[in-house]
Amino acid sequence: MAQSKPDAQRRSRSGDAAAAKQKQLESFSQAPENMLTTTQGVVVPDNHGSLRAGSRGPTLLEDFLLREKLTQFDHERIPERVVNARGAAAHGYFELYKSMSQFTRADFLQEAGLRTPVFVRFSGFSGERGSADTVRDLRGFAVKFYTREGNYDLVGASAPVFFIQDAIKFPDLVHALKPEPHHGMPQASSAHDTFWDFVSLMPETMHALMWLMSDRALPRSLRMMEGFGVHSFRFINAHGASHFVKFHWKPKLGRHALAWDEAQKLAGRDPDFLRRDLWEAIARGHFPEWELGVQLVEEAKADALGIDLLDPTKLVPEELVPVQAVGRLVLNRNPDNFFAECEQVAFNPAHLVPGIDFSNDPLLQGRLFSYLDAQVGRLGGPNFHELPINRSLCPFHNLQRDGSHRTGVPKGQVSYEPNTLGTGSEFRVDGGHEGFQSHPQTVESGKVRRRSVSFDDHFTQATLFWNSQSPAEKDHIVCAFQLELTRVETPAIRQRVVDNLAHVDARLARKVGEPLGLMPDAKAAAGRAGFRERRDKLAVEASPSLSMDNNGSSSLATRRVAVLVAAGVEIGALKIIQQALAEHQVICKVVATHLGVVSTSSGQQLQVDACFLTASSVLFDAVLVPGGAAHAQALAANGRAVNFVLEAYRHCKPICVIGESVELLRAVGIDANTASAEGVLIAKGDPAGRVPLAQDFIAAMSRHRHWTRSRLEAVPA
Ligand code: HDD
Repeated sequence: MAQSKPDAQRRSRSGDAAAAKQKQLESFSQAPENMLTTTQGVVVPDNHGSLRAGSRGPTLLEDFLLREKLTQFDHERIPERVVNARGAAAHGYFELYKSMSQFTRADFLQEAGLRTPVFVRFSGFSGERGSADTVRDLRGFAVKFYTREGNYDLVGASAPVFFIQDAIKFPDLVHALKPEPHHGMPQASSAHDTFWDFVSLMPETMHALMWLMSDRALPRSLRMMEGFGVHSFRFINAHGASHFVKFHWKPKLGRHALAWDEAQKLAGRDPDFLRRDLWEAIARGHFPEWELGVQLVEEAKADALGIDLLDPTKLVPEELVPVQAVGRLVLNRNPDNFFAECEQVAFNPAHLVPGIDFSNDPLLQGRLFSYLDAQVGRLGGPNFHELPINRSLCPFHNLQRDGSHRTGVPKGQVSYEPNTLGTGSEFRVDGGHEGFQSHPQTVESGKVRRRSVSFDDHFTQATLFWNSQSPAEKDHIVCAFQLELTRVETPAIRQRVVDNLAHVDARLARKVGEPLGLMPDAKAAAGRAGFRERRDKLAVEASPSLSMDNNGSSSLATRRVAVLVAAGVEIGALKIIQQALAEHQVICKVVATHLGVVSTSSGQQLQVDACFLTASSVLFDAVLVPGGAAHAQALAANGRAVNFVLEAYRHCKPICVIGESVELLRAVGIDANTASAEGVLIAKGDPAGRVPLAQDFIAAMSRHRHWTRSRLEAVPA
């Protein structure tokens, strides 16, 4: 995808916008001080003792210093978001590659090279604010663009489809997914009765369920996660012509997943794994990047697609309508304060700018009500737009007034329109063509509480998704269904899910049913209320872009390699491999039994970065074990080192062992000469083999995980 050359002048104007947002935020920021005052500015003389009647007497009510401090503390928490409660965010910019003026008059999409400041929040859909990052979930991907014509929010997700077709079912979906109301369990998990009870009775959920049970729900990093606007929106150009548009965020580092077992272990080892990864990458200067892509469909050609663009449980295969890259998103600054920015940021799909409009998608239409309503409750009133993170960069003027926590001080006598008293001359907003214009779509129909029959096909795209997965990805989907359903206690619910799956793919249903002792019954599913017979004919039978194995990038940048060492390690080959990895921006960490240093075979001191007590294999993407007889012997005799390698093997990670360290593989029962050792590299200690070895290791790492490794069940990790 070629990038248009931005001209210098526009670049500097763009730079100004990012700087302007930062300046705006900084005007509210507070640096640490070596002095304490009350919130009224009175100096606090002593922050260790409350005021009391005598040193052993009761505390006095008049102690306003104590009361103010405790009151503020008692109210530190605000209600968490009802969904997408756990999130992490960063600042950055969006840079346009090419003008989109042919399709939209949106100001930030006009001039190639223009940079618009953004704030992006990633979130888990199901878990509470303190839940673990790596749970199986479809994640939120919300982008606030501070454009010159006001804030535009693209409040999307890590899947291009949603569970339900109509917003009226959203509270039911969320109630079914969240911890069950009688005992408040389980946390951040769909593996329980109420969720599967609901979805098994609502076949429209089937396509999104396939995404949820797939590797898409276990991203290795937020920086390696695709994003989607989900709904069809409209681009409106200066002449009022409308195109349907679907938005895509394509990560520059490609799309990669964790192994399911790895994700579960990570939830204990480091519940902040994804947010830490994002924070550290930005802090290190490895700025995460995505391309914004659009699929455009002329309104007049929409019907010919054979996919109802208003149905949020359907995607448009990229093979039918290509995704064109229009710009890039770069996240280059961590927030200064988690609460002020990540918690108080308020997204809303109704935050639109001229040139972009809604479609009639009934899920989107409901969202247009829900977000503002949610923010008013969560942020304590209607004035959350005045919070620094939510402020638009361009000035806003209106006659809305008052309410809790108002900070602006509007001057003058006038808070109505039309008027003549405001500025001394007549002021009247007369419906001119400036500003936001709704697309004048003709709507003529009786009122109905009924979905379009074109929404009735609930299975064709679930089958498309299944057909598009690699064999390993299919195995993972089968395992995920099996695991979730074994946690479901009500047999009839398990049976309903397996019956429904028979309408996606007969083999999938059979495989899922096997360990549950269930045979799929497609007829039973078809006989249930809510089931629709309709199956549309799609112009493609598989869509390769839906597979993560077809991941879109072979970059190794920021992947983490654990180098296991013990005293007597031979570092000649290690140095060469480390250098080759560094050229690919791979991060190597030396792991040993203790912190400090380890003596090498040549008597040098090797600095240790982490020890086995905290550095588990799940925190790394690959393992490298250098040679050296004493070192190899010590590692092979160390249970933690052995477990480290076993676990990495089980999670299908590249493993490279040199010279005598092959002992370690033997100790864990890995036979390097079989197909079960794909991605396991062994080298003799001699110098001639080192450079090709480095290249092989890099090639193995670019595959990310070797999912095809067989006999994993035999691994006791
Ligand atoms: Fe939603 C939050 C994404 C359907 C109602 N949603 C929320 C967030 C994201 C999404 C990313 C977190 C924003 C942030 O980081 O602060 N939601 C989606 C997507 C949907 C979707 C991609 C389907 C395509 N949502 C949806 C429906 C409704 C809501 C149908 C209600 C009718 N969503 C909310 C909410 C939240 C929210 C209750 C929780 C707190 C908040 O908004 O600020 O209003």
